[in-house]
Amino acid sequence: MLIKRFPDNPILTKDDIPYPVATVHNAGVTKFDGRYIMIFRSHKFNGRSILGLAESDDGYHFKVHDQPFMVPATEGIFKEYEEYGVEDPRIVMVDDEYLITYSAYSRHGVRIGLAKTKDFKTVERFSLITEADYRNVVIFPEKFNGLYARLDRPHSEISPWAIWISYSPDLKYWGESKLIMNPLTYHWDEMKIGPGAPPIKTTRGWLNIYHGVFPTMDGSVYRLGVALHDLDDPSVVIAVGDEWILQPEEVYEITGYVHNVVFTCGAVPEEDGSIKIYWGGADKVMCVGTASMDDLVDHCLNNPRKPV
Ligand code: BMA
Repeated sequence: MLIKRFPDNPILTKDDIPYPVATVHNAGVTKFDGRYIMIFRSHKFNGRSILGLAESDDGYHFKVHDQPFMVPATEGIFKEYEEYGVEDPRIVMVDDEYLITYSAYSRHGVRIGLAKTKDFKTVERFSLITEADYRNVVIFPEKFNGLYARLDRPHSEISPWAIWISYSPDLKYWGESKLIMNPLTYHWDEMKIGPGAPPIKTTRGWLNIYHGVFPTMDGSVYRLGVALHDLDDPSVVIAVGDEWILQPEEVYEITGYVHNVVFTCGAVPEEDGSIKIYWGGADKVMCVGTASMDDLVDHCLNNPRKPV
């Protein structure tokens, strides 16, 4: 088993949230001032989503703030594009600020918002960094030749839903986009793939923990896989691990708001070479597990498949 589930999963359920919600899932997680900060998604009782905030000393036991962290904007351009909700946040620290990318839903489709914070008390919406239809944007924690880099997942009717890379000088204008990783036909991720946690630096490459979807007669199954990108040129995918690293197996992953889903938006590397991976179970609860970063890199390199 590459990922060891925390025995007391789920670590957060709707009963831990001090305001009315139906779910708590798909959270971005990072470290701030030596503590773990989690920004999680919750469905309200109208089916639309908001983001909440929780903190922890050990990465396993989280205390939830009394008020939501981000709800759909009530003014400016964001108001029009967040009308249906804000979802699936990813957090990454670049230079001295934390960047939060999230899905903004509206009658115009889904696009990605970028917000910034330095203290997780106040948050400033910076820009809508894609048009519709995009989801799953993760920004690398380092720049490449002076440019920010991100993995993203546009929707297309022609090409399978794949992972792309784009670059930006200022986080606002993005370009030099290129498809770098495809789903594989008749494989666990054949229907679509998307970036999961923001990439994590290892000595052998950037670790990209992504999700892959397989269609069945009983609906789609969401699993997690892992790929390795070149340290200097992240558009080069060195290897994609052929087999998944996590699939829905526990009751809280098999049944919930949407059944058979494990979906990650965040992972935290630790100094001892381990990594905490956080995932939403069945779009309803938050879970955590640990893995060795070396094992995940080996998983990519020992039994790889072609990225495209
Ligand atoms: C995707 C997104 C995720 C969700 C997953 C499974 O399309 O909506 O937020 O976790 O489906 O329902």
